[in-house]
Amino acid sequence: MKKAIIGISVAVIWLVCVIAFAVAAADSGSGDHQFTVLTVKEDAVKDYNTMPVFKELAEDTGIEVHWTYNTSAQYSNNIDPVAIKGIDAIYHSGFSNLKLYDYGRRGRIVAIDEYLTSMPNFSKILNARPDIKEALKSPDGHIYSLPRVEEMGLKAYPNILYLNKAWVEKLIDEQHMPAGVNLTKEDLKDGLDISRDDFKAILQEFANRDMDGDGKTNNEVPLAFVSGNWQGNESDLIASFGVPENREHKTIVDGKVTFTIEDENWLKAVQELADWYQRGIIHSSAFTQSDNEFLARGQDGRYGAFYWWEKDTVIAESKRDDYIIVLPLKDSDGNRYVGLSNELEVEKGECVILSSCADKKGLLSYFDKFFEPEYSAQLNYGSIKSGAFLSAKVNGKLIPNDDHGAQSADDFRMKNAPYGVVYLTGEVWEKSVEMESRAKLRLENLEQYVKPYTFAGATSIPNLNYTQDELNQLNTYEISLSNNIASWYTKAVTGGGASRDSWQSLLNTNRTSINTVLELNQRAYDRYKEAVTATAE
Ligand SMILES: [Ca+2]
Repeated sequence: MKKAIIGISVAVIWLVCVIAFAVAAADSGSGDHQFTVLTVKEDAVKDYNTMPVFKELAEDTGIEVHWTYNTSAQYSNNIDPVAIKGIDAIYHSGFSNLKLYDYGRRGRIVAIDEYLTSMPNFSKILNARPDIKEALKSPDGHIYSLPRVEEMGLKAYPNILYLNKAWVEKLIDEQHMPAGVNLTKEDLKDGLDISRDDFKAILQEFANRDMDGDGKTNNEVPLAFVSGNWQGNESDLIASFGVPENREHKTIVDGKVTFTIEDENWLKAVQELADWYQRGIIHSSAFTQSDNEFLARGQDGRYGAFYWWEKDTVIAESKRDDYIIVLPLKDSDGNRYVGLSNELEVEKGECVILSSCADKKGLLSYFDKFFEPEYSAQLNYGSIKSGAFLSAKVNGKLIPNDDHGAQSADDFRMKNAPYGVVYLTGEVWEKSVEMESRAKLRLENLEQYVKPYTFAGATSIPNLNYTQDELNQLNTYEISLSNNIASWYTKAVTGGGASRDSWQSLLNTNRTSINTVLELNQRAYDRYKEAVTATAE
């Protein structure tokens, strides 16, 4: 019986293959402009081949592109995706600087800068934005990938602190407010001004008491975050000790690339976090959970406080009004500090064209359209025809449609938007596409409650360019260094504290790596500044 089933399966697979082959053959046979592009896509995302935006692109350009898929798990298992037969390009390639250059100099992917005459939109961007042009270059000066540019001014500040005001009210009502903390119910609104010490004392009450009133005192999470995540991490708690922290522990202060871990204040912050951990204010889950687990655990309103970009994704609607925004925590001298992330608004390796592509000009002229505002908007949020935007423009601008019935905005976008190569900048938001209301709200909150407290002189590290030798050196030192810092840090916070000696030994053991990475980053940053000012003049 088993054998018979296997026999049938083999026959079915064989048939499917023959049909698939026939379809592929028919595809590539009709017309001059036929391309197959591999994209990295999860199963939940709709088939690109049926998305209205791609049908519109095909009509507009006369170029037919057939999309094939890898899930991210399949894709990451392939160590040499450029070798996949029968594809002309890889969308969402995610290639690092080193990989782009490696494939580029060996002629396996196309130097896109040699086809700019077929790319009017991309050419215009490179001329208008020397910083983007500089960011996209490989060590040999060639551009081997098409970028994603989404400039909203959000990514540098990925943490806003929220506090459960309903629980604080309960402490006030039950006269359990910690001694010396003078808060009234009237104070409990967005922009709450509180010192780190008072905040800690309140969280300690959250840790000790049955705040949600279900009879258990162990299911409250006084302070939640996702350690080391790109958003909603603990960087700004550490920054409150007077150090411009981000998840890479690396930032620019007054033009100088620096590691925050070398700062005395960073050690003080780690020691204090270890104390919060021992007191049950921070739970071990903060260091082990994924962002999805963090979001799921917050829904029922058992977080006393948390870091995230907004509260809507973290807290279920019925509990959302319980939470208010807290200003960056004040230290004992009354100062506040916020660090800047290095999350880039220009992402480099979004799409690469394989050298085996028979009509490079044709395919690049197709991708060039992606940079136009209406296509960028649809790629980023979903097609106009599938309801991502209202059918009528207002003052020439596309207006996002926030109403997707029972479906959440996140869910709709996840299924309907291919993302990838887009160009959405300040000018586009001003003239062509209205920002989503939740993005606008994030921006307003950041402008009002976070950005004014940016650590003086601190800036993010931009997209830097390295020589081949520098790339190789970074490859050797940077990954091991960041692993060493991460494991020391987690052990210090969750394993009982950090002595000055153990901190010194972290710095001593990694001295060569720290100095090499700083020197290479600084050199590249100096070149970047020079290149950007030179071309801007
Ligand atoms: Ca409880």
